[in-house]
This record gives sequence, structure tokens and C-alpha cells, in this order.
Amino acid sequence: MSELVQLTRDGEIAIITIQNPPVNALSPGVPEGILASIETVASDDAIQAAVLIGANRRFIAGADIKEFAKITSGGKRSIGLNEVLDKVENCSKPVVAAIEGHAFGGGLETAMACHYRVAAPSAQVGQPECKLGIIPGAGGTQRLPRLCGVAKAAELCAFGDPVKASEALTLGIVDQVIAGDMLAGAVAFAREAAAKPLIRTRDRNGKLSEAADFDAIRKAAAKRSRNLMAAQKAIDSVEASTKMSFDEGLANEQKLFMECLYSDQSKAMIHVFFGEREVAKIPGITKETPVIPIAAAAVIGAGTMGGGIAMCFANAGIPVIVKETTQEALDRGLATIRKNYSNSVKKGRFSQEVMDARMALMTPQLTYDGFEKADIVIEAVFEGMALKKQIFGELDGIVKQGAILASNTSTLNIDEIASATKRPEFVVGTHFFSPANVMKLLEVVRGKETSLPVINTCMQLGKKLAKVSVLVGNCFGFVGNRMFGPYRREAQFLVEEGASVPAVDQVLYNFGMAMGPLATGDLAGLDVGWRIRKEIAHLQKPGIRQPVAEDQLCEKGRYGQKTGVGWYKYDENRNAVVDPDVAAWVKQWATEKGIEQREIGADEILDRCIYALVNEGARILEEGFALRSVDIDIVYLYGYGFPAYRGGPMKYADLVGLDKVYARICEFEKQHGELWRPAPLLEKLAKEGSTFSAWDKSRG
Ligand code: 3H9
Repeated sequence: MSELVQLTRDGEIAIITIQNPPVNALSPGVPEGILASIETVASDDAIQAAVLIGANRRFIAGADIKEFAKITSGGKRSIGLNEVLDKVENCSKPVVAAIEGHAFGGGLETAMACHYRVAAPSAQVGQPECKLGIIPGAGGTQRLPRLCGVAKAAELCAFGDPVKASEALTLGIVDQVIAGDMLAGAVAFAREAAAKPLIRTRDRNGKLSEAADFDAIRKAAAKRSRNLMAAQKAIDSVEASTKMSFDEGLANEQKLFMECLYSDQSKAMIHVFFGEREVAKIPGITKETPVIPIAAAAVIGAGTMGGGIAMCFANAGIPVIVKETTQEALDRGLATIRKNYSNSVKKGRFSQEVMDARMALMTPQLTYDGFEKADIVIEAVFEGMALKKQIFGELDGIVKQGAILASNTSTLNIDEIASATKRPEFVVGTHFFSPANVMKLLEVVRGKETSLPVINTCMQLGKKLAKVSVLVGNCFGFVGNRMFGPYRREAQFLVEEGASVPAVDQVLYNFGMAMGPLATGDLAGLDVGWRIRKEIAHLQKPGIRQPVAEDQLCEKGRYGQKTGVGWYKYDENRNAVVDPDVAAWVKQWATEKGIEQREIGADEILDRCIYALVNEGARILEEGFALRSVDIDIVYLYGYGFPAYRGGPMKYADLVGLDKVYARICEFEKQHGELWRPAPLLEKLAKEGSTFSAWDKSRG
């Protein structure tokens, strides 16, 4: 056979084992190995049936995702799986898929081409292709409806969620759940199957006539994955199974699969798949780098951020002290935490017992008692350097040696904070995003002296707290907020130049952002940036245009949702309503500043906002405050609601073409001056015809 696929025997049962670590993907050689094994099974009279199993208790995680780029760049025609699965399904002897771990994508498609499927209780099956911007491309949309019915198949293919073995059994996707030794159980199953007539999945048409409301599924998919082409095409392809023969359905699926594969959406989402894994890789950190065990935590501040961070620890089962300065603030913070948990219980996310257990892990207090036992302390008080330094100075005298001292600052200099201690190597930024118990991003901010074990621990801790951790450098605003500044600046400038508030937000929403930039400001609180701007006013370069509207709104007490008014007015349910006063005021402020009002189109709104992100991102990269462009993309996806199907701001720029992005930025520089000076790295890559992704690769 091949090294990747081995054929062995247990009496009259052939055992085909896939051995392609780490996840047994269908990389080149695997489909060929399966095919060769099936040919042997078919031709060897001593073999009665076969078991197809994955080594290391993992079935098959799907096609090898790296292979797709070879197809779209013209180096390869296809993965060649359909031809192999056709041979499996038409084998004259029963083939039993023995599923442990994951049967995902092409893995489930392979299993469905077998005549039977047995699964371990912990196994999961699914068609997650839409999360890569594609649809199942090896019969998934045709065989799955034949096993579990069209409506369920359409949902599974359009949402991409996995199902556990027990549910797969109920749905008819697997035939038996086998606890205990999987290989022995599957071989026994195959022995029995050898005596039964063969049934091919393609011939099981009974469930195709079941009623299904495809329009409702389309609407649900559009709501869950806005603008995602693959989700809709997956439903189209499943629906086709009800109208076409199996072979026609397969050909139709292939056409839709290719359309998706060649789309920018799939290029972007595949970039995200690998990026999510890439961000964990940090030069200098190896398997040998120590991880500081985190058994106890403390959080200073029980406000919005502190409370949310404390919830993250409690959710992960880690006891956490929550310290405040006044009983009133502490009570308020704990009441908010309790309310958040109660809402989750009401929504059925977890039980009252779980909530009680989590609350019991929190120790609210006004003193530093018990801080000497904490393995990590996270400071989450409001943004003021003097206060933060005072707190870190106090912590230095209380917290045990070897514990991590972290700040949740969103902008301030970690080195300056660390200078208040005698152990800067243990000081780090852990920048959570609001609401901290919900948002998936954690920026781990590396100070000049932060040690590798501290960084390693924070990266791993993020995973435990259900976050995606990205290592960033210590510059003003780090990666996310540093880029967010120019993005929101342009949104304000556009309004000051004549675009309407809802028009700006709508363009960015249509692009795929979770919210428009002005509505986001209202949600986060306009006063946050206003306070920061006051703190750094002395750093502003004279003669450079500054946005005026948000500071003026704050002067009027319009801080956003929290005061019921900001860029918009909010009703009691926090629904935004356009406020005509704002348009009139902005016009007046702009006139006072000599800013001309004009008609502004959607293209300009989009380019100015998104290219402001890209240009700042390029500077961050070049200055070394992000390890790779993909790190910036992941920050934007998980922290700022950037759509995955655009891949993140840097991948989006790559897909548009850096030459085009650069040319547009040069235009903006001519119109608006030095704020739009192109980042040198962007200019260089654009002139070389290169991309940010290529630049990442060139640096290893
Ligand atoms: C498909 O099947 C299309 C079909 O319809 C056929 C069309 C013709 N390919 O996630 P982990 C790598 S599309 C290549 O950390 P875990 C991953 O990058 C595919 N590489 O492990 C990582 O590499 P590194 C549909 C893959 O245990 C390493 O393996 N299938 C693939 O936490 C370990 O991965 C999917 O979308 C792959 N398919 O989670 C499933 N999968 O160490 C994608 C993983 O260098 N995979 N790698 O960073 C997963 O969801 C998870 O890997 C899984 C295991 C849950 C299986």
C-alpha cells in the first residue's frame, strides 16, 4: 500500500488504517491509498468485508486544506476524492467506517460512501466546509440528505456545526455507537455486515421526499452567516438532491464547490483557519518553555472590564478574588456579574447550579488579603498611568515571587507600568475586549522585559479562558486600538465632510462589520476615547486635523448608549434612532472649522475607513508590534467584528491588490494630507507586486 494507508487483516476482515498525523487529513497519497486498499478488498476472495479506520483514534479531519491553493493557482485539477469514493461505494464487499475523533468534511463524505458507519461515543461528525467558504465537494450534500433527511442535511451543511455520535445515531448518519475497543467492535460489526445484502448510500432515496422549508433555512443561514455565499450554495446543493438524480446532484455540487473555492471568500476563510493556529506560534517559545501554573487569580476593579475578566476565570473553574476600593462599587460590580449569569441561566445556557458554583469561585473584597496566594493578578481600573503605577507598586510588595502582574490597559505603556515594580519580567499586558466574558480576543502585550515563560503562560491561559490570544508589542493602543483610532477618525471626518451618520455605519455594516464605527463608539462609550485624548493632548502634532464631533458630543454629556444619547438616540431597549440634532450640530462644528460639506459615496466611505486600518496595520507590522499580518487579521476578527469572509484587514488588502490599495491611499494623501502618508511597507510591497501574506512567509 502506501505509508499513509495500511492494509492489514483480522481473519476474513480487511483493516484499512489511515496514518497521516496529526489529523489524518486526505492529503495526497491518502485517497490513492484508500483506492488501492479497496481494489485489494474487492479482488481478494479471502476478504469478506473491510473496516476503514484512522490511526491514533482520529478518523479523518477532511480534505487537506493546504491543497486548495494548488487548485486555485492552477497547479492541480481537483482533490480527486469523488472518483475514490465512487469505488468505495461500489465495492462488492461491505466497507465499515469506524469513526473515532472527528469525521469532518471529506472525512464524513468518505464515511458516507462506506456501507456502514460505527462511531465511538466521543466522536463527532460534520460538514464544516462553509467555515472555509466552500461547500462539501465530495458528495456531502448528496449523501447526507439520504441519511438524515434533507432539512437536517441543509442545516448541517449551511451552519457547519458538528454533531456528537449519539445525535448522529438518532439522525441516521451512523448505524451504531460502539463503546470500548473500536477496532474490535468495528470488525465484529463488519463480520455481521458481510452476511447482509449491500446497500449503497446513493440508493437510499427514502428521506429525499421529506418536507423541508428551504427558504426558512436560507433565512436562518443568512442571519447567522451574513453575506456568506457558501452557506447559501450548500443549501442550494442539498435542495438539488430532491430534484436531480444522484449523479446529476454530484455534478451540480462539484460546480458550486468550484465556484466557492475560487471566490475571495474562501481564500479569506482558509487564511483565517491557518491564521487562528499560526498566532499561537511565537519565536523563541517551544514545548520546553515553562508555563506558570495558574490555580488562583485576583482582579483589581469590579467595573465592566474587571467584572467580565473575573467571570472568565470563574467560568474556567479558577478561583478569583475581586477587589474594589468602595463597598458600593464592589456591590455594583457583583450585582452586574450576578445579573449576567442569571440571564444565561434564563436563556438555558447553563443551570442554576453551574451559576452558583461560578459565583462561589469569586471572593469579593476591599483589601489585598489573599493576594499573596494569587498566581496572576490582573489590574482593570480606569485608564490613568498614575493610578496604575501606584497599584503595581503596591502589588510588588504583596504578591509572591513568580506570580504574573498583568494590566488590562487598552493603551498605556506596559514598560512604564512595569517600572513601578522590581520585577518587570513578570509584568505583562492582558488586554481583554468588552464585554470581557463574551469577546474572544485577548491581546497579550509584551513589555521590553516580559519573560518568555510569562508570555507563554498568558497565551495558554487565554485558551483556558476560551479566548484567542494574540501576542502584540507595546505601542500606543497596541495592535487593535492603534488601528481603530484612524478607522474611527475617518468615520468622523466623513460625517464632518457631509456623509450622514447612518450612511457611514450602513456602508461598513454592508461590508460585513458587526456594527458601523459610529454605533460601535456609542456602544463602547464615547467618553473613553475623549478621556484618552485629553491625557495625550500634549502629544498631538500641531497643524494636523483632529476630529471634533465626538469631543463636542461628550461635552454635551452624550457618551453613547450608557447616557441614552451619543451619535444616535436610544430608546429603553437600546434601539438606535437617528438624531437630526447631531447632523445639524456636526454641520455647524464643521463650518466653524472651515470644513467643506459635499456628497460622499459609499466607495469613498468604505475605502477611507478600511484603508485607514490597512495603512496603520502596515506600519505596525513594519515596526514589529505584530509578529505577522495574519496576527493583525485575527485581532480584527475576534476583537472588532471584522467579517471572517474578508479574512481581516490585511488579507482584504491582499485580495483587493496592494497596488490598488496603495494608489487609493496616495489619492487620499493628496486630498487630505499627511495623515494619509502611505506606510513604507505598503508602498514597498505594492511596488514589488507582493502581498502581506507573502511578506509573512518571507520572514519565516
Ligand atoms: C473538505 O474536507 C472538503 C471536502 O468536502 C472535500 C472536497 C473535495 N487540512 O486544529 P488543530 C492542521 S475541507 C490540513 O490544532 P485539534 C492544523 O492546521 C476540510 N491541515 O488540532 C494544525 O497544523 P499546525 C473540512 C489541517 O486537535 C494541525 O493540523 N475539515 C486540517 O485542536 C492540528 O490541528 C475541516 O474543516 C486539514 N483538514 O483539532 C476540519 N485540519 O499544527 C478542520 C487540521 O501546523 N480541522 N489541520 O498548526 C479541524 O477542525 C481541527 O483540526 C480538528 C482537530 C477539530 C479536526
